Amino acid sequence: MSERLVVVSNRVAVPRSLRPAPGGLAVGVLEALRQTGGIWVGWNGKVAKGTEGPTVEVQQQDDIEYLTLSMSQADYEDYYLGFANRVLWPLFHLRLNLVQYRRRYLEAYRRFNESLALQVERVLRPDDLLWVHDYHLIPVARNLRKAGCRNRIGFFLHIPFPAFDVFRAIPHHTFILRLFLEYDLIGFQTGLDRDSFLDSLQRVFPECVVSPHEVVHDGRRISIGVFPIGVDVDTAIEEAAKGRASTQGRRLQANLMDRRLIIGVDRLDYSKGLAERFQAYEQFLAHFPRHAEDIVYMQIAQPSRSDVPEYQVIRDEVDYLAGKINGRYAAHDRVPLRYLCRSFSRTTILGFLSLARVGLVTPLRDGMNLVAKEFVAVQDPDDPGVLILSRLAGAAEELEGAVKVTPYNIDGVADAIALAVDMPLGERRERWQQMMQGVRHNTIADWTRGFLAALRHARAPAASTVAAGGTADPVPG
Ligand code: ADQ
Repeated sequence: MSERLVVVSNRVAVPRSLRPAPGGLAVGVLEALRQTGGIWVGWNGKVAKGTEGPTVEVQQQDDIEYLTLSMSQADYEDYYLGFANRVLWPLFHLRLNLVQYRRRYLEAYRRFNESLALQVERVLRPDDLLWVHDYHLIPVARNLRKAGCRNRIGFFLHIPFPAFDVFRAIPHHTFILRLFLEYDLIGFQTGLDRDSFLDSLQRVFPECVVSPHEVVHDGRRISIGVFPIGVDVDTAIEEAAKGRASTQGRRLQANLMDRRLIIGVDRLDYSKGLAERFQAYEQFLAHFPRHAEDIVYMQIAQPSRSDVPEYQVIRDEVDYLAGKINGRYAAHDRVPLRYLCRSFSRTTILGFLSLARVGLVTPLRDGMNLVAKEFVAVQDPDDPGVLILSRLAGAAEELEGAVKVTPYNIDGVADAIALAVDMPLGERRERWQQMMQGVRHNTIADWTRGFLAALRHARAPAASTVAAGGTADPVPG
């Protein structure tokens, strides 16, 4: 029987769904599934009403089966909003002050992951390769091993892994760390994330034998790798051209006239540093008033996780700052900041990015940040824009030609904007060529291929470790 791929991720890009067009993860996963055929398992975005149990939906298109589950109200609140997005997300993005730990959140995290693993188990064949994505689903391998699964299972963490001193701040961090040890391959976005993970492992489980490529624990060998996610460069270029030619693209160009466009595109998330970015822009306007006439900054912020209270707070703060900036610096015929709190189609976003002189990507912490790479991919080679990039985004490890900033340094970001808007063409080209080379050499297809090749080479767990139920179940107290 030929090898099949089974992907497990929080959300699934179900065909013909009404959700916005898929981003990087979905493109990579879809391409891999098209090559091997397989199954994509995850949450369908629905929350079951009242006491209704979760429902399972199955859809088939070509060689891919989409197996999705709804979530109970309790799981939505305690697992998704709770443990995933009020504990792990802020913790892994170094925002300890935003962590809201509750014991019931961890219980729900385990519970939902058990039901998801059960669905996987039902469809799994012995030769399937399994690829689990991201912080929502760390326990999947543990649950499958308990059921005797000996398939190769890989895990990719899309977000950063924090330093041990931060990681240990949540109760049961040992439990979480141990769950990773049930995988055969663990992938990270950057070398720094990998090193932080290995350091935590070494401190919590001193018996682990750790090297940059492998961990040996309890007789099991776990491969470790760095797989920076990339973008589909050629498709992005095509889409950007369509976006520029669309009504929205043409209207933006006509309306800019001679003014240069600064652009930001993010989910409305506190990790993206929007409040600090707005403060820096305000400072730029205050220090370089001549630019108020010839610059427009457009920030697109797609509302995200709006049921999490911390996201309502950041939204209020960003709304306030946008009003303050325009109140102070707008004239009767222009606004210096266009703040659009909504999402656009991928085509439109890529078209807009290609029209900008400056891309402002200043997250306070980010696993990779695909917007930075998309911005580079769609620039006009003859007249490219400048990328201002946070040192704390994973993408900064690869994009040497960006103007690097520390996002907390409001003065520094304001100065970087001034440098970027006036940067001479020669320097813009040089910086862009350097970045484009990197973006072209590590596309989304390379990411998928690289991860799956490493997974195929990873050692499958021995029968003895799995039949015994894997390592002892570390039930948190
Ligand atoms: P995200 O935090 O969602 O992803 P990012 O990588 O920047 O962040 O964006 C994902 C995609 O969403 C991009 O393709 C982008 O174009 C699109 N997008 C962002 N804002 C949008 C908007 N307002 N409207 C429409 N589309 C928008 C997580 C991690 C990242 C990591 C990715 C992939 O947090 O660090 O790069 O996964 O691994």
